[in-house]
Amino acid sequence: MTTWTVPGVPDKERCLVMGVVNVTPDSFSDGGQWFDPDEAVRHGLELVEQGADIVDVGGESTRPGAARVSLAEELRRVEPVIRALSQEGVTVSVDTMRAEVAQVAVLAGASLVNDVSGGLADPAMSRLVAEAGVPYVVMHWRGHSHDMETRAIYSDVLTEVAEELRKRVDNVLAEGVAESQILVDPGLGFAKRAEHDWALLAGIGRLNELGYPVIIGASRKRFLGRLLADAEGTPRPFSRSDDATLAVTALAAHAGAWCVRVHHVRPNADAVRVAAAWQRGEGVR
Ligand code: PMM
Repeated sequence: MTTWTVPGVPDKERCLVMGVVNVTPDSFSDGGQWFDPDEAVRHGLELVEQGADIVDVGGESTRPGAARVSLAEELRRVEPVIRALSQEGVTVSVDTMRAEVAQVAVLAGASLVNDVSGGLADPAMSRLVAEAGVPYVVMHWRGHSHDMETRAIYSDVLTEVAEELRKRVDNVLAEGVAESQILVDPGLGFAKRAEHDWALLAGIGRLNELGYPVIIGASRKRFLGRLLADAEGTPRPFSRSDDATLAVTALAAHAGAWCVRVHHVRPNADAVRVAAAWQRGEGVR
C-alpha cells in the first residue's frame, strides 16, 4: 500500500475522505441545501464529526450545463464558510477554478486548492498555488460545464486522460508548483460519459503510475444512476445512489486512491477503514 505525505493534510495510512459542502443554489446533488453560510459551516462540522478528513468548500456549481457565477458572488459564498471551518481546526479545501478565490481562501485558512480545471480556466492559478505552497488538485477537464458533454470524445479514454493530466502537471510544474504539492484526479463526469467513467475507475492503477496521489470523485454522479437504471431504463436518482458510491469508495481505496470526495461521509469513512484493514490483512493470523 502506497502512503503519501501531503503537506498540511494529516497522514492516515488509509484512503482519506473529503466531504463536500457546496455553497450553491444549484449543484447537481446537494444544490441549495447549504447555501446559507451558517448552514454550510454546521454541515462541514457535521461531516468532520462523521469522519471527513478534509472538507471541500465550493461556491460554483459544475454540473453539466451550469452557467458560471461572478467572482464577487463566488467569494461571498465561500470565504466566510472557509474562515469559520478553518478556525474550528478543520482541514479545508477550496473547490474553485479562479486564482483570486483560491488566494482569498488560502488567506482565510484553506489548506488545499481543488481546481476542477487543472489550471486551464485561469492562467493565474498555477502561479498563485506556487506562491501559496499549498497542495493543488489537478483534475482532468476539457472545458466549462455549459458544453463539456460535446467534448466527451475519446478513442482510449484511460490513455488520453492520463496523457492530458501529465501535460497539465508538467505545465503546473513549469509555473513553479512543487511536485510535493500535486494531486491528480481523473474528473469523473467532466467531459465523460458513463463508459468513460468506468474505464477510468478500472484503470486507477494507470493513474497511480503518474506518481501523484489520486483523488476520486464518484459520489452521486450520473454514471452510477445509469448503472442502476430501472427496467424501463430510467436512471436511478442521485438521492438513491449513495450505496453505489460506497461500493466505488471501497474499491477505489483498495485500488490505491489517496482520497475519495463524497457527499455522504459516514458510511464512506467506514468503507475506507475496511479497505485499509483488508489491505493490511488485519485479523489474519
Ligand atoms: N466533482 C465535482 C466538483 N468538484 N472536485 C474534484 N477534485 N473531483 C471531482 O470529481 C469533483 C470536484 C462535481 O460534483 P458535485 O457538484 O456533486 O459536488
